[in-house]
Amino acid sequence: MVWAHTGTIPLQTGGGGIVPRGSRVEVFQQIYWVFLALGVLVGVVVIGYMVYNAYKYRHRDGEVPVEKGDDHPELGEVPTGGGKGGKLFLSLTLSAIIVVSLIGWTYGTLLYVEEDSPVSGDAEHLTVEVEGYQFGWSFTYPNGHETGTLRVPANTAVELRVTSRDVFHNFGIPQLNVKTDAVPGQTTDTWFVSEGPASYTVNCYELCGVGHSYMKAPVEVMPADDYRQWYANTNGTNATNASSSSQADITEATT
Ligand SMILES: [Cu+2]
Repeated sequence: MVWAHTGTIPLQTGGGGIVPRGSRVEVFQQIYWVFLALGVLVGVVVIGYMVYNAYKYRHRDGEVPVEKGDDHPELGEVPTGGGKGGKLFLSLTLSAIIVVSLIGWTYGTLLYVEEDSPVSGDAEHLTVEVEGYQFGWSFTYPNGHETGTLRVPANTAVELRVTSRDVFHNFGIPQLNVKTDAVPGQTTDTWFVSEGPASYTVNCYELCGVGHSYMKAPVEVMPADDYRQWYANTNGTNATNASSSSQADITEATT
């Protein structure tokens, strides 16, 4: 039985490599802090240097204005920055390094987050089929059980295979940083992990008709044991043998 060793998922949080690992919430949080820190740093340097120069070259009483001549800047003249453009070169290089590394880092991080299920290779996870319709969501479990409430075990990676029955919808759980298209005839994959126990709400993020704003569904993150018990008692509508060993269902659900 696979479930037995599904205590926690071997997800590294934070440290380790440069690219953050962990749940979507943790990854997006890290992106946020890195951008905030770099933005503040650049802002402090730029505004600080500007204020410094404004003060250094301020008007002083009794000062004679510079005559038009060698050193006086003309309108439309490109400043060399003095010292053969050294400062200009330095600031451009620094900006380029910051911007390029930020792009590379963010891209690597997003590649990880947008993977179908980063944990599918090395950990047990649950796969749920999600279908959007006017106006609601339907969740189908591996044993065929169909429900309007998304129940998942805590600390387990949940892979969602999202599609739509009619028009374009968009599946999202804001607190878990999950959002993906629900398009008829197409399946998009996304995933999330929640420490739970907790309750969330699924919303539709694609204007899809008059009932769009009512297109919600509850998400219940349950303790693993409670989930196992609940799942054992579900009857798959498509299951060939609904009364078959619940053990098999659980194993199926978690692989
Ligand atoms: Cu919708």
